[in-house]
Amino acid sequence: MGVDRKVTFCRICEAHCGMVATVEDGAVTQLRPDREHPLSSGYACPKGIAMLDVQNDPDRVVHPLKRRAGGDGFDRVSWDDALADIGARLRAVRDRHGGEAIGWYMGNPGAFSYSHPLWVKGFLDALGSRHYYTASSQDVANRFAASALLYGCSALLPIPDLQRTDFLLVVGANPLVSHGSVLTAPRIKDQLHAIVGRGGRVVVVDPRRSETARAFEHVAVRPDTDAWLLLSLLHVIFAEGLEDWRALVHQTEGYGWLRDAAAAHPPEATEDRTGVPAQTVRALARDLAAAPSAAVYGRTGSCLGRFGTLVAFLLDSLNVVTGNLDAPGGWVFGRPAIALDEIAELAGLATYGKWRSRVGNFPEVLGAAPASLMHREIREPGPGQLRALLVSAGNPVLSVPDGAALQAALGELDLFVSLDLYVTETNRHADYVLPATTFLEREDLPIAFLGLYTTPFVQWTEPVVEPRGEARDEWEVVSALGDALGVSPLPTPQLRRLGRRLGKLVTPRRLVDLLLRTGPEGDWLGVRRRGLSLRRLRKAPHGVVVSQHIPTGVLRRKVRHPSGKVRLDPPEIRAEVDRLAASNGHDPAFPLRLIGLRELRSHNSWMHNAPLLMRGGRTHAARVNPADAERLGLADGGAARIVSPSGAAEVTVKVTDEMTEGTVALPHGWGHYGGWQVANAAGGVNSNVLASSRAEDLEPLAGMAFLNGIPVRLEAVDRAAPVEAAADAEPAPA
Ligand SMILES: Nc1nc2c(c(=O)[nH]1)N[C@H]1C(S)=C(S)[C@@H](COP(=O)(O)OP(=O)(O)OC[C@H]3O[C@@H](n4cnc5c(=O)[nH]c(N)nc54)[C@H](O)[C@@H]3O)O[C@H]1N2
Ligand SMILES: Nc1nc2c(c(=O)[nH]1)N[C@H]1C(S)=C(S)[C@@H](COP(=O)(O)OP(=O)(O)OC[C@H]3O[C@@H](n4cnc5c(=O)[nH]c(N)nc54)[C@H](O)[C@@H]3O)O[C@H]1N2
Ligand code: SF4
Ligand SMILES: [Mo]
Repeated sequence: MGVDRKVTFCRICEAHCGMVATVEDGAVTQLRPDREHPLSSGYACPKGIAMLDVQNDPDRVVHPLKRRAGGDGFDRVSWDDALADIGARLRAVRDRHGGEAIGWYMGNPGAFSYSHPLWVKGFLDALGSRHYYTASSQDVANRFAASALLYGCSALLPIPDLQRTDFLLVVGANPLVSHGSVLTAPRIKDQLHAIVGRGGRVVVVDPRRSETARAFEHVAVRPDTDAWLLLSLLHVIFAEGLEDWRALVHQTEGYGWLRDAAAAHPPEATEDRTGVPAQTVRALARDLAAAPSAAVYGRTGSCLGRFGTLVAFLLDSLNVVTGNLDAPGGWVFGRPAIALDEIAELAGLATYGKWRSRVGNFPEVLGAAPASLMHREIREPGPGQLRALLVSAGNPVLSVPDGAALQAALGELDLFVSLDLYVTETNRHADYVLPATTFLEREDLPIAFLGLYTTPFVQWTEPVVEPRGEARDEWEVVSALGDALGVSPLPTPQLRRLGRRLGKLVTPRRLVDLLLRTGPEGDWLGVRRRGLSLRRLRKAPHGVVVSQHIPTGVLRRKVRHPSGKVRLDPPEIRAEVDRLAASNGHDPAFPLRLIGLRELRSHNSWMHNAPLLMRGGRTHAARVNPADAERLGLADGGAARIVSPSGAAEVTVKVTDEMTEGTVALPHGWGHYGGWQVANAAGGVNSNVLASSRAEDLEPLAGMAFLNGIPVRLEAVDRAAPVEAAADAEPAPA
């Protein structure tokens, strides 16, 4: 068979770096960065290279597994037997409880496949089920909700114009480690340095002196107080007459309310809460307003507090008020070759609050409900109770608040099926674990990210290798389940109707080709000779730069409110400002605040089995400020117990002055006890036992989990006994 080099791209994180895979005798033997990729030009991070370890992992699930009757462990079964049994059991659930009793949780890697999410959502919609859960309610649903309120479209996601901006204000993101999120910008570190290089500034608001904060300017803030800080920035801008009047008049409605709301929060009144001195806030507001162009960007640090939708709304408001919305170097709308926001709108999928969750009464966001409430949806009887769950590309027992409650509830389902690469903490008791392909084994086009590229770009890849063992693409499994239930899983109602007639003719590949060809850069089915099509992309394996810059002046086309203007006074947000003003800070029993932390060589919960990333005896540790450590008698490398109102966990302490006093950081995605041996041996704890799954603790407008700023206390522990639980034992519920 010989040696082959295949051009592809990484789909672990949103940067989508170009990669070249060496394939020998049908197996990938090396991954290296693609020097000819127009954007990543020879860069890949350690995770991208280490995907080789996942691809070839001896612990990977490569055959369908069925849980052994009455006990632990799995037996290998054939796909035919697995699908026949799953189909029959799904039919039984539907006959008894209706299609609405069947649900799906799709985790983060699902978003990196162009076919997987479309087919899953179509399947549930065809069944009439609302039990659609994703990682978004732990990640970004607040951003979608804010877009619905501001722009009238939950699928519309503005991004910073990195290439041209003079001032980037980063609120709660660490792009030097995360490589950028809700924006796709390979080599983002270079892009940020380029801002400073051309005389601009990058200012990072973060409770931790993160890798990004250290490289640029740092404003230390207390966790979960960004709403106060942003209101004070707006206060200064309005009070000092620094707002862009033309922008407010032409682009917005309701700014009077925003100005009045900000008036109540001068920086002198919020500095005690935020920890940011009033003088710093005033200077920052003036500089932001005075910059020739500026973009205010927030990510998970701004999403996972108690006021995430309000914070996202205020971030965008700052962009509008300073005249930077839809302006070069500002806060802009990308130029996707397939305009998913417009298609979702047309297909009726760009929803927000169209219905509310059965448990907790939360508004749906893009068709999904809060994953934190899955355990209650399983356990609480009544019409619409969740009886059968499929989980694909997700590990919610580690990633969602209160994993212990979820794990217990999963055991009560009539049917629990997982599609994954591994036996994980979540699926170790599933009825079936079905082997999924890795991204190296499937064709793809980054359809969900095309509008987020800061340089408009599109790339297609064929599979690099055949699937290992019997692994299958998720969409094919969904299709088979659709057949078993007599429903079409095609992504929109229109297509589903067609699907009945066209049957198997509608494949993801044909669909994406059609969308590309009829899209803004398309060949319009032959009318435009240089336009895009799959054929054309296949001839450009390193991808195609669609335009050098993001075009601006598109706001009218993007905004869906009847007025065509950005709405700055939605009633939902007004209520949130009132709730903020009434919120109390301090429970003396929990004086510290817990936040998360992402590490360069971890990726959520799923790359801790890659030996390349775990070299050097990496361990899981909570970062604690020296003053806190001293006061509490904690030693570097020693043990401590973190106690929150929801749970407790014993951790190793790392004392570091990168933490602001009063804040503790603990990475999520550790504490393994699945089928991954290297990961299990690495120890650590599930940080989300400390998070609350109570409906009262979720953010009301988007059902977001409260994961950053959790009130905690730290207690010193005398480490006589080993901290790490035995490798494959399940930790006792906290
Ligand atoms: N190496 C690596 N890269 C990743 C991932 C990974 O696990 N590892 N995960 C990927 C995923 S799924 C995502 S969503 C993205 C996330 O991308 P980012 O959001 O850029 O990544 P984080 O490192 O979580 O950055 C959040 C920052 O917010 C800070 N923060 C915490 N609480 C607060 C707060 O209340 N206010 C403010 N202002 N800041 C706060 C944290 O200290 C942290 O520095 O990263 C992606 N990339
Ligand atoms: N405390 C705290 N909790 C958090 C966060 C935080 O910052 N703090 N961040 C949240 C965020 S932003 C996110 S995105 C979530 C992530 O939460 P999840 O998406 O629930 O979990 P992951 O750890 O990403 O697990 C992904 C699973 O998919 C599998 N997998 C990988 N690739 C594929 C594939 O191509 N196909 C299939 N079928 N399976 C695949 C992996 O083996 C793994 O089991 O965690 C959230 N949880
Ligand atoms: S930064 Fe790393 S993980 Fe992200 S796409 Fe690039 S190589 Fe993959
Ligand atoms: Mo995420």
